[in-house]
Amino acid sequence: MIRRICLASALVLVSATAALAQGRPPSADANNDGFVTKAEHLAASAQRFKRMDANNDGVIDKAEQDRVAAFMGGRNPLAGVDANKDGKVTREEFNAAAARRFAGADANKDGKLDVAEQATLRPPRR
Ligand SMILES: [Ca+2]
Ligand SMILES: [Ca+2]
Ligand SMILES: [Ca+2]
Repeated sequence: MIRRICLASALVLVSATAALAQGRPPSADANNDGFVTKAEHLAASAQRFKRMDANNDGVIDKAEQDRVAAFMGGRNPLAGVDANKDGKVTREEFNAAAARRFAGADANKDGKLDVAEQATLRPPRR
């Protein structure tokens, strides 16, 4: 039992360290007013796309997705973004997914995300 608890806290430590090593993603709240507007959200998503598109051809291909997945600990966060399932994530698909995520997170539909709504944007942890 004690062993199990130790293992659990070790795991927490490892994932905390991994998060630190990756560097916290810069907040999408560009003007620091505590709210993320749709424009801010899409701008931040565009930045993310740029970082993932290593060869800058406007498409996140399989190799680039594998890199992202390795970075994320084996989980490909783009699997659901590839709308037509051709193995490549285009800018359009990425933006559409970002817009969907924004709409899904904006619980009170005021067109901006407060802190609580921003928290729901983060991918679910397993
Ligand atoms: Ca803002
Ligand atoms: Ca690419
Ligand atoms: Ca809102």
